[in-house]
Amino acid sequence: MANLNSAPRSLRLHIGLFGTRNSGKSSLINSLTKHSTSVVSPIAGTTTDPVYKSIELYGLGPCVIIDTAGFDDEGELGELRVKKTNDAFKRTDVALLLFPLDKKDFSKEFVWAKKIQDSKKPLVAIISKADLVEDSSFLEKKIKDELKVSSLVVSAFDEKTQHKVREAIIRVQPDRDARLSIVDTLVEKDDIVMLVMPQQINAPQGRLILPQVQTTRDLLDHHCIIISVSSDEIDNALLALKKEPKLIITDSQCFPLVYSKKPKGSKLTSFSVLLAGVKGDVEEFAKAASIIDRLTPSSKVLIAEACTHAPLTEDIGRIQIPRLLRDKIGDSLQIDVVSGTDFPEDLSGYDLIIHCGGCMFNRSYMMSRLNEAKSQNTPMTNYGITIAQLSGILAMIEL
Ligand SMILES: Nc1nc2c(ncn2[C@@H]2O[C@H](COP(=O)(O)OP(=O)(O)OP(=O)(O)O)[C@@H](O)[C@H]2O)c(=O)[nH]1
Ligand SMILES: [Mg+2]
Repeated sequence: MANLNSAPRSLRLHIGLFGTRNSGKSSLINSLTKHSTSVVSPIAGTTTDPVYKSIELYGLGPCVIIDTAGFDDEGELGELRVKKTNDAFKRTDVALLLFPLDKKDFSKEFVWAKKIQDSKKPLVAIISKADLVEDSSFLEKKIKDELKVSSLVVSAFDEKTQHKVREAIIRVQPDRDARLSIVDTLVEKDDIVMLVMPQQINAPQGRLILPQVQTTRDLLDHHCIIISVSSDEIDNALLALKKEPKLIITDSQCFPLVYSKKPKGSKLTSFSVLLAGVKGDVEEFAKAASIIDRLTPSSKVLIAEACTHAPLTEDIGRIQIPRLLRDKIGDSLQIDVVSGTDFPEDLSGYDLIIHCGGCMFNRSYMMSRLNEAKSQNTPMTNYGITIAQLSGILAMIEL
């Protein structure tokens, strides 16, 4: 279970291991985590569902290691497992691909290598079970020739393996600061930042929601001065300040109210717009939101939420956005809602996808959805930007 001191999973570097059945994925994970995280056996198909293990790796910080079922699994059940492996791949930031030395035909591995390289995710090619064969240079050369990358030659039973694999991940990992900072381009040290968090709307009792917690932490790391208020205290808070806030970050649900009260010199944005920058492509989302003005009563909209929570009474995805859209376009507008991993493969019937901020998803997963939508020519935006567009203030906020 997640411990209260640990980094949220969505901010951790996701390291996925991919290979055929019996290629040594689970054994390698156990040597990386120095624990029996995954079951290992000589029976092909031991790992079935992906295993997500949160760990701290020296030099990499908080990570999630993902063990997967072999991508060569067969039969009806096998196909379902490969589907889950593909889903794990979408969440992966760095892909480790195994080429085990106890086999001769690596055609499936090379198909996966190409898929990884096409996705632009960093690839670490690993020649596994090195203790079984004296000379692996033929395979090292083939990998170099076909993929233009060097490979690591490791045995799960060698003590140096953890160090070697960790160093390889450090060399290829995406820029950490770019992944983690939410407010980087908007604030400087000593800036006053006001957070507007209407607790009466849908905050879980006794807690703040994840985007608010993550933004607060990031502002503290940037040495900003934070003043947090619920929406009915904005006037009092502004009166109490000697200087106007450099930036106001609000829950998108009170955009119009905050916009009407904000001092001229203060910039305005929302938690979900900020998260869109970290988790997706904010410019792409803003462009897609402009489609809202062109929707007609016969258009079809898909609302996708990451959580599978029970709908709240004033739920933003299920109640508020559909109401705002129908008020503008007409009651016959078709709106479908999906949650969790139920994102349709065929998006072609939709004129617009409106995704939640994705605080429970990592960037790789959100980007894979955005890329899927793009490849089917379906515009995709998110909740916060949709509300800004529907309130007519998208042009006035900081993206
Ligand atoms: N000699 C040798 N055997 C290994 C090595 N790594 C794994 N094995 C053996 O290979 C077999 C399969 O290992 P696993 O780690 O379960 O392989 P897997 O890729 O997770 O397999 P699935 O879960 O079935 O997809 C086991 O019998 C392991 O002991 C290695 O580096 N050297
Ligand atoms: Mg396994």
